Amino acid sequence: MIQRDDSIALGRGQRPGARQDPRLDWWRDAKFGLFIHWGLYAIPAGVWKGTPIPGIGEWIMRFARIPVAEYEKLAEQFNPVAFNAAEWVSLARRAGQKYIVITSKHHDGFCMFQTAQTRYNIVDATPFGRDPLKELAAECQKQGIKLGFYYSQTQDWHHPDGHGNDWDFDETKKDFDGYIEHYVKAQVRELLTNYGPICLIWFDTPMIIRPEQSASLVELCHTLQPDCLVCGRVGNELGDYASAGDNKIPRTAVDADWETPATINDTWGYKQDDHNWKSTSDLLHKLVDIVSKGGNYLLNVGPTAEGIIPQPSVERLLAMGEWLAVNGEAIYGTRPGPIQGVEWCRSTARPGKLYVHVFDWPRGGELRLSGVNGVTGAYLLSDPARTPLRVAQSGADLLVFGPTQAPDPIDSVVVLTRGSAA
Ligand code: FHN
Repeated sequence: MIQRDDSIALGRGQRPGARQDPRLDWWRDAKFGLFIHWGLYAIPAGVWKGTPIPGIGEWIMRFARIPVAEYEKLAEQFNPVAFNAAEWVSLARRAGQKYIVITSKHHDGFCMFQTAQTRYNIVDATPFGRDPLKELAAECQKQGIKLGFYYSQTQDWHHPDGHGNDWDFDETKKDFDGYIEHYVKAQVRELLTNYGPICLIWFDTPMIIRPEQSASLVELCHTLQPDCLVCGRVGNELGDYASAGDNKIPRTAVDADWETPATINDTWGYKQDDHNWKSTSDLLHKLVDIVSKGGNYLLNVGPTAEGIIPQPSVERLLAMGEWLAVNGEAIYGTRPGPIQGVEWCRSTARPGKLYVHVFDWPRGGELRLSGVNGVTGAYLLSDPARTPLRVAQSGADLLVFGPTQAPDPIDSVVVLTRGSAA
């Protein structure tokens, strides 16, 4: 059953049944994106003055209450010479991801792009002196991947008028309105003017932003680039699509445009001590689970201060890409299938075809499916010969007779044809 779910705050543009706006068509079909959290926090990587700081790595400035004057010195050391835009984009492509969203400015306020609004940016304040967002934009164009920018609009712990730093600045004396009007808007304008077509702006942690401010950011984005989507975390129930909570997957299918942002270990920004990598099987099951409920999976990597995506992340992404190379038809461009709420499988669908994703292959290979009608045939998606599998009706249930062993240890996809589809 498709319904609303309380783990997703649906905004005005994301009412159940909406799913109409053609600007989101590519995004609805894409399903899988690469999130990249990269900034100065990759240097301390979770450890400040020899003390491990608990929590997500990109929050180290706040968790350790690091004064601006100390934190900003990190910029002098930031020299990620191993950064290679072509490799990052190629990784996303080989992982089967259709879009990349990278932090242009996170809560620490450091700008990972060239901006005229502050010298606290990667081109002007670091020995690196290059604009990685420019390089990524060029590579994304070349390799056919869409590029979006994360931008922390409310929290900025470096800007005296941004929200969230109460250890350097007096919150009661801040000119937050001026910060939004003159700083944030000017930067959003730069991001949507200087980097070619940008598929989306991923605002975050709206907190104190007022409805008219969220609305004016949405309007600014749409004016500068009408096709640029705005993530629902712009605040005040605005934006083009909804965001589930971090790492949150709704219990049931949700009939709205929504996305789950998720970590591959337990942090977004790189932490040297976080080795709690999710398994490939877990990640693929999450992808399939999300897609079967109508959402997108935005899976994060946290590159090091040298500009390297940690090897465990690379391995997992490539393994997901291998599975998708065989089974992508059951993911991209699909919609939630009719089999919902079953522990051992998930379902996705497109006109004429229903994909049964079997996580736990039944002993003997006999699949018993409820709530499926009009099936004309069955085969394994991984079988290039499309050898028909025997199907039979058993009361209201459909029986599909597959091989005795699971064809895929993670997710074996059985295609059920319906109507006239091949
Ligand atoms: O505070 C941020 C966090 O650092 C990270 O960027 C995540 C990604 O969804 N968003 C915020 C918390 O929800």
